[in-house]
Amino acid sequence: MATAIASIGDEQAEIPAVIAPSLREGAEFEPLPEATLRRLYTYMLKCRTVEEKIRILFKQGRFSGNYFAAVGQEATAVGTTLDLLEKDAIAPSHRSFITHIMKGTPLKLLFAQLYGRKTSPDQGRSAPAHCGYAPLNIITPSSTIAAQLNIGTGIALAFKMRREPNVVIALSGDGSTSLGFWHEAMNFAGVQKLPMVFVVINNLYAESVPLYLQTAVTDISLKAQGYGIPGVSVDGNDVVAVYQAAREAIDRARAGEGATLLECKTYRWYGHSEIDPAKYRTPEEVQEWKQRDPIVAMEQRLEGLGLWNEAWKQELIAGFRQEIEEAVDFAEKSPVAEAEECLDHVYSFSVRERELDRKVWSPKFEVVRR
Ligand SMILES: Cc1ncc(C[n+]2csc(CCOP(=O)(O)OP(=O)(O)O)c2C)c(N)n1
Ligand SMILES: [Mg+2]
Repeated sequence: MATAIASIGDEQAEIPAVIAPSLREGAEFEPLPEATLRRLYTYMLKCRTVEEKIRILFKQGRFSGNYFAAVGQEATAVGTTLDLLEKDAIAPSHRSFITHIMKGTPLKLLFAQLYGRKTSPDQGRSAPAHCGYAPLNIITPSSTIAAQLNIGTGIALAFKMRREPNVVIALSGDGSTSLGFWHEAMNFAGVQKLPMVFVVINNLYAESVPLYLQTAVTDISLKAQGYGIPGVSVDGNDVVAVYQAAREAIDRARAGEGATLLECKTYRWYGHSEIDPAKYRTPEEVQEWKQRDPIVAMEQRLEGLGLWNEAWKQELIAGFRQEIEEAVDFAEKSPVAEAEECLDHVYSFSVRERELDRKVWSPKFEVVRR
């Protein structure tokens, strides 16, 4: 990939090529069982099928708000969460909606969330891509980027204090690593040897800001050194590499050996969100990364092992589409939350005060229906 010229103010400097070599290149791992390879592929395909449908629904105006697609980055979410146990926790970023699919949050609840319906995990309260799912220990992504890591750190501390052998997968983006929260979480996890894996999904941009204007290092994993934990960089478009590195980090965490920073280098195919045309990137750059599609790469790998053919892929997609249609139908038929209910589950009012408030404020509520 060609080098570019960075410019901040009057200064111009040559910046390094965006793809740094993976620190794990040449690392030796046991070959994965066929079933694991197939599952990695199947989940990536499911995540993409779901997100491409979500993008269509948004463009059709079937739900509003916004959505942050991880299309092109599927290997990162899939490879790091495939083997999680029920009690393990996920602290997702705004772009990690698909980790719900991995952990098993029912698709119909996820679509109810997109549509802001009462049947969604947060009963129609927050943004379309911002929901947790308490039964599976998935916390709500923070709108303040990186802050989900601090909540995740607290959960990891609780696991450790209770001597429960669970781990926390905490996901953030490259831009998030410039936030104080990110460093506080890493520092605390390092000091306390918490059972965590910090997954940094480095897609080279934070909204329109390219990596080289965000940080002076090309391998974000190097930042782990400042906190006394191992840092690893992998090709985030190689789901097997991501899975192997994540499994090693998860095993360390579960064994009480502390946290790891796992950087996955990848690329988002579309804009920051569905309302971003992403004109700050060249078509050539996007095209180059699309040619490194993690799903196609896995298809080629599986085909070489005699484990993939087009008919199987189409069969899988047909099954996913059926499940998605049922989820969309459930969401569209679900009721929206009542305006008065927005005062439920808040800390600041006693029940009596809340009742009083309802009397005073209810007539003034405007119900905005998505
Ligand atoms: C503290 C804070 N600053 C800015 C924003 C606005 N914002 C939301 S997402 C985002 C980009 C995050 O980039 P990155 O961490 O690389 O994640 P990506 O979107 O690439 O997955 C920004 C700047 C915010 N939500 N919170
Ligand atoms: Mg980013």
